[in-house]
Amino acid sequence: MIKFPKDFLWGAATSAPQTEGAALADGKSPSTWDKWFEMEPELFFDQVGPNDTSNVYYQYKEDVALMKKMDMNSYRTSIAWTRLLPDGKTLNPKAVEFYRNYFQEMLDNGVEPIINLFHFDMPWWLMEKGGWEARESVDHFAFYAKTAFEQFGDLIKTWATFNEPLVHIECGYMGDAHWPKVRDFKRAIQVGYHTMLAHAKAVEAYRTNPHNDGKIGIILNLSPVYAKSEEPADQEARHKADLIYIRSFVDTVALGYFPEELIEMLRESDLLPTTIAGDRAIFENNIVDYVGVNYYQPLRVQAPENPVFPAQSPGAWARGYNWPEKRINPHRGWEIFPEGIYTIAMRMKNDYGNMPWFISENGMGVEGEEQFMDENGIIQDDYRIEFLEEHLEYLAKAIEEGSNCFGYHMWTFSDCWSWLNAYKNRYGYYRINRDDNYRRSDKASSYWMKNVINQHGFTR
Ligand code: BGP
Repeated sequence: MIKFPKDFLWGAATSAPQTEGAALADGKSPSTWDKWFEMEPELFFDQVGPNDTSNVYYQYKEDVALMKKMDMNSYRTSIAWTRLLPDGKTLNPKAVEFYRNYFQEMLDNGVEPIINLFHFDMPWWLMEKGGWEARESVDHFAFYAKTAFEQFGDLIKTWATFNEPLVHIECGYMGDAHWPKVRDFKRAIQVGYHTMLAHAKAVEAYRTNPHNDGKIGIILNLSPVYAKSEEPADQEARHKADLIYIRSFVDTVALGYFPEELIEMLRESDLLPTTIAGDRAIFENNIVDYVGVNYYQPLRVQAPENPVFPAQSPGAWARGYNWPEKRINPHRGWEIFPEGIYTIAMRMKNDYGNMPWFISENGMGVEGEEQFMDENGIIQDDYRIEFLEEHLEYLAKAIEEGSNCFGYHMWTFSDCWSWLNAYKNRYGYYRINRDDNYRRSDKASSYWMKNVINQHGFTR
């Protein structure tokens, strides 16, 4: 039997912009996603935008009833900054009412709400001032965080500041999957710096109010880095990629500052961000209580070909490598490598003082799941059950070896809107039937997981 601790957190994760809908209802102001969809709807799969997600703003009770049906004890979503403080300053009473009702509904049904503050949804009014490139965003975010703690701190005991800061940096400033879709490494570094500072300031805001008696952390997407070979050049590439993609985030939040070696690399390429005296102490004094780890796939690297400095992208230090033994999820194109969860788990134990952490996302997106619906209307998602079994087995092994992991949240609960991919890839334990008033229906994985939760493990 593959065993998990009795008090383990079992649940699922999602976010406000991917589920709530009601994008401009009851006083909410637009985020970059709302505006971007208005400007270029053709970029979004099937032209489904953020106003038309899973209707959770109106149907949250149905989801909570299903959480209870599965015996989940926890659930992560986020607050929409643009709903709580539409202009950044004025509290929206309708938002307070909605979130209090939603969180209370979970609590009444034995589900602990774990609440994140930022899930890629930058307010449009702030983006117009420069978004995370502008230093003022840091203080606006700290004010928003403080407001959220004051309004919901009695209900919420586990907070996260950001979800996957790497993603809005990479996709928005070194790619075109997030607004403002520019490609500029130096600007990306500045965005990253301000994001991490905003995170530390939110932790500070939490700790300076004695009424706040819960814990606060951050959700990071961590892809363990594997090198093509044992050759020194490939190993060096692995080390550098690890500095950029893992340590620049985990060291900063868990140890209190960016790794010196990373700072040196950036200095040599004239990429250092603008900072202010005193920033360093903010990082040092505000390390997290826990880290949420989103694990989807590893990063495989080799030495760069003809590196050019100053660096125009992280490719100057390491380039991708196509591992021939790769198992791929054909729908999303991501590698499936369950062992990676173990690598990351042991890293949290060995390099970060056995920091408490949990799997805050892990899951499998599949296109065309309706083809697996049986005569009772249940999606027979055996592939997802197998994915869960494989990953949980490695997670259990790491826990047995002393990694301080306190939970597992699958991405996601009921199918949600995936940014530019909208409803192309479905990830949930429950299907959302969007053409039938957003009706929720079962997938076999929800029954499988309910058993795991009740037995604190499973047999393979
Ligand atoms: C993570 C995000 C989620 C979610 C998930 C699945 O990076 O935190 O918001 O979307 O990935 O990815 P995708 O929706 O791109 O398939």
